[in-house]
Amino acid sequence: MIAASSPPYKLPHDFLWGFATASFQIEGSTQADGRGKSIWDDFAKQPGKILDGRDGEVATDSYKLWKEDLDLLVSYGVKSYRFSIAWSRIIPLGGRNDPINEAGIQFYSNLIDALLERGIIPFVTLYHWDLPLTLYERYGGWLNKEIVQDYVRYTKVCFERFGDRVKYWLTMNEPWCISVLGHGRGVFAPGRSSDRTRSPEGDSSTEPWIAGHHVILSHAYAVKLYREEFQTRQGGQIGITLNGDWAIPYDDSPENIEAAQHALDVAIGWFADPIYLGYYPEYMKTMLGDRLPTFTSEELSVVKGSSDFYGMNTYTTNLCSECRRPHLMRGLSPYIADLGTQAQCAWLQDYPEGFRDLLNYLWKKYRKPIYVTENGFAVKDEDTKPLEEALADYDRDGGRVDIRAYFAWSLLDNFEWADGYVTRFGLTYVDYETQKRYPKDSAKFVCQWFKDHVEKEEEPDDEPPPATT
Ligand code: PNW
Repeated sequence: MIAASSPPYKLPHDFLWGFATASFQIEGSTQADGRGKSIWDDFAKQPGKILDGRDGEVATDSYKLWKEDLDLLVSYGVKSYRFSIAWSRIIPLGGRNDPINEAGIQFYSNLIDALLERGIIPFVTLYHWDLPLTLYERYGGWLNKEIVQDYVRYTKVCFERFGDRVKYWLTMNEPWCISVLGHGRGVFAPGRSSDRTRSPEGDSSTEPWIAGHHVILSHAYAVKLYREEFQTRQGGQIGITLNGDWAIPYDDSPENIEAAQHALDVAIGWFADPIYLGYYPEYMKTMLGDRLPTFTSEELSVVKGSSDFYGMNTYTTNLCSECRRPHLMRGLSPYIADLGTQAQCAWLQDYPEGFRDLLNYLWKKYRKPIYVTENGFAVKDEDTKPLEEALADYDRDGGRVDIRAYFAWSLLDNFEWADGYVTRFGLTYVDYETQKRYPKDSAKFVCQWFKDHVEKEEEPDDEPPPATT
């Protein structure tokens, strides 16, 4: 717990801060060294899916230029780096009986060693959306419970091969995006959408809830495995990271206050309530009836308490009103946010108070140490204002919430999913013609902020320790 003091609050010396990336968004080299195809390889090549019509074949070329990325991290002086492992580099076909690809293991092993040699703590995401394509072709990927065993075997290989050096694991990045954007609206891979969800009779979707359910189970059984076979020996932390944006009612009317709470229940509670509290939110059960899958009591005992910390990704705040809410896919994002500076992408506006309110809400409700694993802003031109505001806001309240990490999204501009290379979240600008990286003022700002706010490690005493007899 961070001791309450007067602002500016000092963060403890072991506070983790740095930048985040994800394999598919930066690596490129999709055919190198035996990598198997992922659902994003395939999706990005379908016409009309990506804003600029480009794919992930090159991205920021980080599979080749990873040492340059490390140089950047060193120049920024970060404590930690969050990156993800591509499942299809480790097990190209993905399944529990499919062969392991040593070349893929070697790549991440080298990266981890090189980080540690530079004094940077690796913070590793096991799944950041690049599902091996074969698993989707075999049985529908996240829509089939088969995935649980395949995912657990993949994570076992990672714990075995990297767990001696990796002490922070994230099982999944943003289940809401996997479920809703991938299996409800179809704007992300594997691009499943149902027109029924747009029908005037209301939302009759089933797939997002099924996919989400299997993501929760896969996460939970991987954590069970880690705790039983690795955690004592390796001494790491494991958890999940959820996206979730703060929600505020449009006005004080009871309907709108309720609308804001429902938005939080669906965006966050859908995953956080089972994982931290042991049940799905009441509102979701009422809204979905038998379309919401149920856990057996044995599964529930594995799901409940299956995260050592709260991994929080947050970007914006949604202004919620019952009347503005479309009658379908209730609670699934269509709120209009008109609260602050508009980012380069439609869903993001700058509202720093929301960051603070969300931190407080999560801490009160789930009582787990919070690791902010993503926070950022997409701008065309250099503009550090939103980040400055979000971090400055911490000064007002930081002492009250147990927050232990902050990763800015992202180390560098990269493949921004359906937005292609148009939307730039990087704190380092990338010239995609030359792949040259240009540090932005915002990166320097973030680094300086943490250098000013994190307590210095105590200098070891010059005195030799007293002799023991
Ligand atoms: C996150 N939304 O995605 C991801 O973890 C990153 O890979 C991504 O680059 C980053 O945020 C910026 O987009 C999100 O529509 C994508 O609410 C979309 C939404 C939220 C998060």
